[in-house]
Amino acid sequence: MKVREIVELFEKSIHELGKMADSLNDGYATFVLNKHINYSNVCESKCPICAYHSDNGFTKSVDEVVREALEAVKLGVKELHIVGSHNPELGVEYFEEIFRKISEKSDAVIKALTATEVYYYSKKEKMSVREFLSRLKEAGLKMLPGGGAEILAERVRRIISPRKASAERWLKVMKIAHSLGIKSNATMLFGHVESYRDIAIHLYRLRKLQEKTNGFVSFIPLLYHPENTKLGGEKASAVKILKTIAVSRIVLDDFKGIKAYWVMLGEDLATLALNYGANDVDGTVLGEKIAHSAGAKTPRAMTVERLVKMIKRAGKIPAERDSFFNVIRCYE
Ligand code: V47
Repeated sequence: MKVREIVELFEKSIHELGKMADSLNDGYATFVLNKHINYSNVCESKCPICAYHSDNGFTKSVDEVVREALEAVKLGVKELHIVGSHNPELGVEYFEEIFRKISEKSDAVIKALTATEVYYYSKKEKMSVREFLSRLKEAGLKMLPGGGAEILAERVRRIISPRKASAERWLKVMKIAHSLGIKSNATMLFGHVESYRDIAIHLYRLRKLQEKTNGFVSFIPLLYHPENTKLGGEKASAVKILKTIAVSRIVLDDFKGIKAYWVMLGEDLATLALNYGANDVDGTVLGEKIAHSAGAKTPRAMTVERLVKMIKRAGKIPAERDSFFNVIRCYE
């Protein structure tokens, strides 16, 4: 599939795209019991799209992060999504200690550090990305989340995240992670200054890398929230959101999951998205802060009952999954 062909998909009607995308899924929609933990919001990059960084920000101690993680595990959480910022005071040993202490006491999957964080901290430590990731894998890191991808086209990155790792570098970090046996997700932040062609380039680059490594598990189209950001702007329309999700499913047909991330879409649109190519609603997402700093009005977390209800409303069969999209339990 060429970039031009992906752009042309957006010319189809929303109904046609929805039908095409939905036919690629199997009737199930999944979720995971997860918690987000942000270790810091002190950030050198200060991206214009982000409302989370702060000059008077916080940094949690190793023990605070570990305590938060283990408390969540006690409640049944099976995936710990640990991300933060580009903090000049932190380095490899901080993360090693966190991951080691958590994995000594629990089997929860540690999904931590976006590719841009990996690039930032490895550079700061004057280590290769391979060495940095190998050390963290040894300490218990199991998977990389998909954040920091924004739009993988330099024209857009120069506007929305000018000081962050380039598109090339984001992809390179993922390639190295996959070669080390560390699976990952991929995101795309859309609904700001990008064109359909930029989205097409983003999807094309992910598809190409997946053909080489098969290391991506799921894709998360993230709806841009403009509140409290330097870039500002308006939220994208529901039609654009659903078309983008449907095109993502069609182009990334060898990604196991396409997430309807309820935190950013809201419950109603996330439910609808399950008929437009999405086959997962992410999860309970205890502790989310990044979207809520930028004006998301969704709840702070979800119960399993509510997720199951949401999926049933969409006419799909709910199933709990693990981080790698293996089904654990169906709610038929
Ligand atoms: O990397 C920043 C984005 C991401 C805004 O891998 C914004 O399973 C909307 O990566 N409006 C963090 N989005 C979220 C993320 C994620 C979420 C859920 C699941 C997974 C996964 C990953 O949020 C950042 C950035 O791309 N972001 N600012 C904003 N104003």
